[in-house]
Amino acid sequence: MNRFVRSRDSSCMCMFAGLLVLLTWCPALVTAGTYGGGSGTADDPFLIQTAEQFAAIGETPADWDRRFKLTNDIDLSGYDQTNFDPIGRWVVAGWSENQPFSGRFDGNGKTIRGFQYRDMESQYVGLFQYVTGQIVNLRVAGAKLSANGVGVGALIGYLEKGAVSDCSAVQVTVSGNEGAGALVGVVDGTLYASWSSGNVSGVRYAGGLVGRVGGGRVTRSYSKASVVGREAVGGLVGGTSKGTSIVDYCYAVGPVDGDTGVGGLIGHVGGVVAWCYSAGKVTGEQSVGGLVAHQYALADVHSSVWDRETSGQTTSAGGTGKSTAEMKSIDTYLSVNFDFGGMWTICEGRAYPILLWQIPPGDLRCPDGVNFTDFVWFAAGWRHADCGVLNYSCEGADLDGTGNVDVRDLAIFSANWLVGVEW
Ligand SMILES: [Ca+2]
Ligand SMILES: [Ca+2]
Repeated sequence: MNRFVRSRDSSCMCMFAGLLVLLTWCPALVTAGTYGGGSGTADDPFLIQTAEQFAAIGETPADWDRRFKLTNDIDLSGYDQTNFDPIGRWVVAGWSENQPFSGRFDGNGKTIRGFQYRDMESQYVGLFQYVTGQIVNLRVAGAKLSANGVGVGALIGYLEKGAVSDCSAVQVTVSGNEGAGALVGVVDGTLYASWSSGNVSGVRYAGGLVGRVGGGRVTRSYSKASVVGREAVGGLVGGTSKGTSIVDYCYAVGPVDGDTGVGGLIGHVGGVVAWCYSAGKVTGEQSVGGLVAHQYALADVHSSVWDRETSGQTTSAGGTGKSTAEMKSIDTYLSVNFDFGGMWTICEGRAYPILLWQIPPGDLRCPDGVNFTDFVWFAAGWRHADCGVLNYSCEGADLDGTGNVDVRDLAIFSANWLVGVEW
């Protein structure tokens, strides 16, 4: 492990200072120079501009209660298990030297690419190993992780408490043992408005987004990942193990394959599941369900549906089976009180519902995603200067809310061209 070697800014002036000054000031200068600026506070977070600066966080446990903000997309392909220390440290339960990341990491909508990490010995493996703080607005793309202990996810191995929001694991490959998920291995905290795609494989508790949910909550989230496992395998979550867990306002559309306890959304359910649906193909040997495979004694699965046709499953330990046509009709969801005012939207007859937060700027009309249909409506509002509530902000074309439709709106529209389009 190259734990004590890190790059530093060349601005350290220690060479020109006396010995006393060096001893007194250099530690402070080095700490500040490790990152791209900032002081680690809420008002002035440490700025992370490069892969080297990101890697420095894992090497600096003293900063794990501080605030960080990512200012650029970064590429971690120069790092792997030989020279990258995950952020937060967990060795075994109850060990006094376990130390979580308890601060806040703001991904600022940026992407971390190229992370590859293989650790067949540790519990909890991810960019962040052990978290009790907050991670927001961060995308992890193309990561490849292999682990054999409990808990592996591209972003986090173990979210003990605290929250993850507006994060994604995109086209990641996660391979683990117990508790493998594309984004987070084990969740006892809160995960919301997050999503995943790619491939997850595990033995027990393998899920498209999260491997296992203990006492925590997964909400307003979805997964497109394909999942393969042996026991407790689900398109969104492998299993929820406690009565206090909640999974709500969620969906999974990726294929799920396992031996026993295989569900389109969740394999084994111990807590509440509500206002969710699943539509991926589900295959398994025994205890297989379209939405969920098995409910423990305290479980409560309600107001949820699955696609009987695409899943290939006519039964489920919870939820109601529907035809594909029914799954693309708002009536199906209204009948179980899905919230289409504040939570969901649907292109009636064309697609399954999606979460409102998924709609990209410029997606003015159905079908989902920003395509030529939206461009026609955008063009209809072009150069109008009377945008307001009466004309729906010029049919939605006033994307920045300035009251007129000009090149700045076109720039936003162009930047989102084809975002959210299903191929
Ligand atoms: Ca559209
Ligand atoms: Ca405008």
